[in-house]
Amino acid sequence: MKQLSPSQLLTTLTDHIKDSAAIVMHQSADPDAVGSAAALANLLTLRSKINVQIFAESLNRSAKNVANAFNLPLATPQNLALHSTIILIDLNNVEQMGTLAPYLPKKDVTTFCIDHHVPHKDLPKLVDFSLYDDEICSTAELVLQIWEASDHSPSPDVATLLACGLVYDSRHFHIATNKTFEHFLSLLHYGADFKRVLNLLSTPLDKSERVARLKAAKRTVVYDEFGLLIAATTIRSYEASASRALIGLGADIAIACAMKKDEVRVSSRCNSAVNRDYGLDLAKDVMEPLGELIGGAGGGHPSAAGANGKASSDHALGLALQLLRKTLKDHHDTSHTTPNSGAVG
Ligand SMILES: [Mn+2]
Repeated sequence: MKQLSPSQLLTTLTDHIKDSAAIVMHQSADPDAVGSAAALANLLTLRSKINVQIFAESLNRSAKNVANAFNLPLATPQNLALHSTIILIDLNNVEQMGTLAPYLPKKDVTTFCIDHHVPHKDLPKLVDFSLYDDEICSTAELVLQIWEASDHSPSPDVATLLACGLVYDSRHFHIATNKTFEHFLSLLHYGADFKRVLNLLSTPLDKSERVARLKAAKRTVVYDEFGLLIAATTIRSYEASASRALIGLGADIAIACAMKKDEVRVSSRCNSAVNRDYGLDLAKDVMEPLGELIGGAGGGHPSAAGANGKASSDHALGLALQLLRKTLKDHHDTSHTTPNSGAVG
């Protein structure tokens, strides 16, 4: 795998592309993938009359907004096998391609990768040429650099597409660096429409989900223990959304249980400060053992985890709280924080 600069990538791409190229995004592609893919396709077709097709197993909700607003069609997976130039964008391994992976051509193909994620160990086997920067916030910024290495300027639409990627992946600038702002300023100079970007990236919740969140909040019991506000609730559906909402309302840890037919689904969230300060891993400490206790399975991430199984929602919630308290107590016993206990509402 040869690492290239933006201008080298553009020259190498132009040299390799015969009459077509495929741009491939990750499954549940996000606005960074979609904006980057569309902006790159636009540049490649400007430079030469080639057929560029864009592929993804699926798009997330805000990526769908972006794709619809700019009339960006996705090609059918079978067509992937027809291309001899493949450009992986915002993606660096085969697993992330999902159901597209089997259609990846194996022979007589040149593969490029434009990405900003931590490089996957198998990347050198998969890719011939790459434009890589894992310190940059978004792939869109790499595509901006490719545009700037060409003799064309991005149109206002292309700048808006790239801004969608930059704004989405920088979490609306929450994790932006000085470079992110510099790149964003360039996009504004090219005519990016920030209001349109914000509109495209906002995905309002369905009414049913909002009703579920409000009902969950109404039924919530809040415990003030170990210096933490723990919110627990039962709900009919949208348990993950409900536990996220409870964190938004101010809980440090939230657990929401929902009954689906005869299965209970438990979802939990916590602030990352709780992971750091209390050594809590919701997946390992709470949801994995809970899954076993209720004859199902559990897992997830340290700050977002869930479990399914056979139990009443009250029983599952009780068990989840027991496991949580045990972990917090173990941590407390090995440190010197003063606990405050009791239900507050
Ligand atoms: Mn990205």
